[in-house]
Amino acid sequence: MQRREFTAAAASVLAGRFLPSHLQVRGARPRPTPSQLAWQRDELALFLHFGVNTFTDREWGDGREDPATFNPAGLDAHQWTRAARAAGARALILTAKHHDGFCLWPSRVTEHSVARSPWRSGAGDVVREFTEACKQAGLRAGLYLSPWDRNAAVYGDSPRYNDFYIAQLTELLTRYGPIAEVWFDGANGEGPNGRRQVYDWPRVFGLVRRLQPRAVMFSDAGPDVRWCGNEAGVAGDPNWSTIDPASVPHPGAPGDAVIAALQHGDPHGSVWRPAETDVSIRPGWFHHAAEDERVKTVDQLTDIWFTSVGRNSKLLLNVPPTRDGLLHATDIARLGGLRARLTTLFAEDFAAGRRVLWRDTGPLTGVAEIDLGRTVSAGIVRLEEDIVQGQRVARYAVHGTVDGAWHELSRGTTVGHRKLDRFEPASLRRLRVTIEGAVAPLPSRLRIGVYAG
Ligand code: FUL
Repeated sequence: MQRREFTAAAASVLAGRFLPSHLQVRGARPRPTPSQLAWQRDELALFLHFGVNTFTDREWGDGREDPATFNPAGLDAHQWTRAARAAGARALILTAKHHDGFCLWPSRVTEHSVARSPWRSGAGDVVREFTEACKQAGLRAGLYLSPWDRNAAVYGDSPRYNDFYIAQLTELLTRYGPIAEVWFDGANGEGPNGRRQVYDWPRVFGLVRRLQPRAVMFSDAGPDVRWCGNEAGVAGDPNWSTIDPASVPHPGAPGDAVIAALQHGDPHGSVWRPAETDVSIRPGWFHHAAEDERVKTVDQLTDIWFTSVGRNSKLLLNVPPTRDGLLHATDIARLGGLRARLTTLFAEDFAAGRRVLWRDTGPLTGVAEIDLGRTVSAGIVRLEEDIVQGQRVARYAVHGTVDGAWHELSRGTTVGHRKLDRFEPASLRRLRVTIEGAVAPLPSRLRIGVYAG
């Protein structure tokens, strides 16, 4: 079976077309921790890919780059945080070390770092400037530390590299104050002489918990936040925030079944591990001047908003600094354009303050009706579960009417933190949301919003 067919088959099963009774879990359901909840409620974070690749014009460095190439003369981390705030982002994640092994902070365990660069005469520390700017702007700071390291001589000598990696992580988690998210990339290649590195993930995860207990850890295998399974800005449908941890045994685990599990989660999974949608505003992750005309448009970014935040995910949008150490003017304009578009789309909630009449139609089904008080032209519906209590809705439909005849506006699978449906703007006076299936009784009602679109 091709990956696409497999994913489609898995999706229709997970969509719970018939929700057989064995799929219905009773008893306690996983719930988010306060850190996972804060992470999801941030909705948008910016990703900053920056390093020697910015200067060599590559996406993956081979580890033999001369640190002298790194010289972002105009670097101003406050410009990054201003752009983030204007975009409505509440966090940023910086690549402290990418696969090439070059460290944006002066690490004690390698010479392959900013300390060997001409930037700030070798006395600079990008991680410090970044974390301080975030703190000043009231934004959460996160760090990416690539497990794969093409520079470290000990890479592939598993115990020695694990010690080296732990030492770098310790520096990052003890020198710079609170770190909200630690990002473990799944890309993993060869070591010198073809040796493969065997990571000590329990030790790595344990260290983060000990040094930064409030940080969330991202990787394919969590433990707190999982990859959504692609880099296109499209979370799964359905998208459960629960997953069976055995389905993705470690970061970088290969296979179609792993990708399907990352995309969709599992309605009966034993852990809460919501999906993060990472995508770049440009074709590449690093800045390349040749791509300055290929920055995603406000329309494209808005579509991504609907397929990420609007599908119970969080959007991690990559906006890479240039060789000057500044975000490009086009990227900043697109970020501002996205925020302006969202503000317009969600300016007025026609359902705000209206009474919602709920009727249970079975233990796992129910109907809500809202009289909007006047006829409106609506093109967006927003549904939300109170995820403090977990996630339960598996299938729903939305209908609207002006006088008499109800017509279907949208239908879908999971809801979770937020589900956004867009449809051809339709005149309606009354709205009906039908919960056609859930994996457990709902502890509270959905929140419903209706917008012009
Ligand atoms: C991938 C990496 O190989 C890319 O360079 C980038 O960092 C992306 C976010 O993750 O696995």
